[in-house]
Amino acid sequence: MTAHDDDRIGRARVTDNPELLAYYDELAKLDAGALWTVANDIEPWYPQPKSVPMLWRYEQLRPLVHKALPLVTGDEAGRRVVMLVNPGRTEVSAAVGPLYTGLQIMGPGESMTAHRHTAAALRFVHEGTGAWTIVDGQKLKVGPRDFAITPSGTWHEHGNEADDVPVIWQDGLDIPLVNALDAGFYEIHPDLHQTPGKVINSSVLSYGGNLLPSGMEKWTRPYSPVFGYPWEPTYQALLDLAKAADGSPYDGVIMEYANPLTGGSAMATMGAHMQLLRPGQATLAHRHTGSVIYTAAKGRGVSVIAGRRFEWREGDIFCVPSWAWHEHANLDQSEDACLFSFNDFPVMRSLGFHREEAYTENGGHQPTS
Ligand code: 1HN
Repeated sequence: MTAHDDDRIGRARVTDNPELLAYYDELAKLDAGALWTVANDIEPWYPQPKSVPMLWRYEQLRPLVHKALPLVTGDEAGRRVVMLVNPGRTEVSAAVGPLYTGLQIMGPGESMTAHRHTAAALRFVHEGTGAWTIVDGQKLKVGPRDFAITPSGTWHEHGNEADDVPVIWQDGLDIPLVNALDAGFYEIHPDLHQTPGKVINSSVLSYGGNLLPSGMEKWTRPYSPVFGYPWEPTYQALLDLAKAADGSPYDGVIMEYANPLTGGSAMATMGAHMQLLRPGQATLAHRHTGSVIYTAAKGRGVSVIAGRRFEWREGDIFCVPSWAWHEHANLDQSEDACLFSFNDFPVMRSLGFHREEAYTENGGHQPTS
């Protein structure tokens, strides 16, 4: 990229003069403009995200999330959520690129009404034992470190059936993407609530042990038939993969929450992973198109993102903007560390925008300031 320079042949390099400025004014009056005044900005040599690398500390956010509990009811607020806002993307409420995230708190015994929208959603549970969600009539119970999906257009409502402790879970949505495309619809359930099927966790129960259910109605929807991915089997899968393979030089032992019918991402616009970093493991740096929001699920470590160090521990949330160099390390020498993450990779791949590059200088690690 250093070989490139804005004033070389083939790039816009027109110098302002009074005649040109007058001409631009004339164009502006007709709601028109001269492309060469913006060409280099709207067609950069490589992605220039407005999003900046960020880390939100759970320890700092948690008391403020709790503070919202008596301030607004879930129903008044619709959902009681503290959202994480990237300083470069405040106008679209994005945490990074086209992705939104927030921490939702539900008090003991509380429940929310049902709605549906174009934006797809996912949940990653931080704390609390009583969380449930009903997605398209299926009731699912989720606990700490469980992952669940609310695909685009599905009715959903949730609550906390514990009688003692609140639930805090993290929502991830593709709202900024849907809004950038002007494609968003939103509806309240006509009865305010769904009538769930009798069997709890039915989708999880239907797809166990690497087997697919036979003799049932064919699943034809563009998202995973499995709505919940509990932590225990996820962690076991990582421990098992760690025995069988070295993993990725950039991500350690990493697995995707897959649609078991396609092997692809669980939803059409957002993918999600859980990765394990072995004790003391430091990955190599790489970069790719696509934005990622990480949540430290277990242990403690450090990620270097665009040359900046971000130390994390359980519950912390950080982001990697598109095309930013990043690498991760487990700072504990005896315990493994796990990172949950979600991304917009399915969009990048389906549009043919996926690109990836290894960091080759300096032994594969970024210098940090
Ligand atoms: C939503 O529907 C939920 O259902 C949470 O819990 C956060 C943020 C923006 C738009 C819809 C939920 C949301 C949301």
